[in-house]
Amino acid sequence: MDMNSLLKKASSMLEKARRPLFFFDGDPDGTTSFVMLYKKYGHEGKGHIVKNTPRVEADHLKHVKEFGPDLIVILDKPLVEDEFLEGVKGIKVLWVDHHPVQDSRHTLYINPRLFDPDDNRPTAYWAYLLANDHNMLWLAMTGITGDWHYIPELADEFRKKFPKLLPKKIRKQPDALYGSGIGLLARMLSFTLKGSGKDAMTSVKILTRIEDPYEVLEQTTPQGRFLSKKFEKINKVYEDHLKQIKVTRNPIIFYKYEDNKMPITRDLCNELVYKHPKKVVFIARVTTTGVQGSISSTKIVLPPIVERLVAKYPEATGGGHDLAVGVHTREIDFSSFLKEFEREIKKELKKK
Ligand SMILES: [Mn+2]
Repeated sequence: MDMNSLLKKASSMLEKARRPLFFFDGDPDGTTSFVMLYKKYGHEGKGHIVKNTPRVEADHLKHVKEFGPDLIVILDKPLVEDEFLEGVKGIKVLWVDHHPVQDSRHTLYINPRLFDPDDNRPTAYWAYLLANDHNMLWLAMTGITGDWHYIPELADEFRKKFPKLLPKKIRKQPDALYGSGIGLLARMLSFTLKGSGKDAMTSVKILTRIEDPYEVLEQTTPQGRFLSKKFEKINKVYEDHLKQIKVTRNPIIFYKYEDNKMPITRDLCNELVYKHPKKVVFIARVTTTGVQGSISSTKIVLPPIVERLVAKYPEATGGGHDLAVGVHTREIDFSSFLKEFEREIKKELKKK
């Protein structure tokens, strides 16, 4: 089946559903995908945000039992446990994603990589096509921009509608994320989705009642004001950290802070490496269970280095994408881990 036929089939599944139950990723891509489909098809349906795990798990079956859906929709989750799929046999499952292709038995699986391994346009793009409603373009653009993608034809269409939110000179990522109104909206949404699942669901519910990006950006409605306020609170903490981070001649920008609640190391890392593309950025957060770190670079491939290092320390884990990884170590091991990491990076730089 080609993509168009898959989308057609999925639309008709969504149209027929009376009680769809959505499981969606807790980032802007997964969340806007949910909001678009919920607005269009889901009024008697329900959404469940899946945070802090890449998987829809057997544990999520309790939500299925509780709600009794006639369709399950999985959005932007890279993995679904077999046990979950076994447990929902008899209920139709639609799974829309753009991460590496999985065995998707028992589901209608929509993933652009099925047709082109290099096509990883975000879930929000496919959800937008499924919703088929131009009034939701701003939601799609928020999700896509938040997921570090730029889809020229969609961006051009958006620019016509909201010229102030995407200036003409911005033609790629991550300029869009850090230099435009729609990028700001994506970052705002990302921050309002932090915290507990319950807290994040409050933001999601409010987002389903917003019709226009200016409601949030210029706080023109109570709903918009709520999200904007929630963002400001987290953003203040974020900006305070940003101000304290020193950029020196060292090829590594390193910053460590103590905090148990707010995971913003990835956000800090992304912004710093965008502003200082020649540096490797390492942001570490000390928690009661160890040190959680995010590392970014624009040219050094990080997983081989990080995997070699974590193998040397008990309980250490790490991995991710070529240019962006996460690591976790025990607190007592961290300073030695960092020293070794610096040494490895300097060695790599010498080779270049
Ligand atoms: Mn995504």
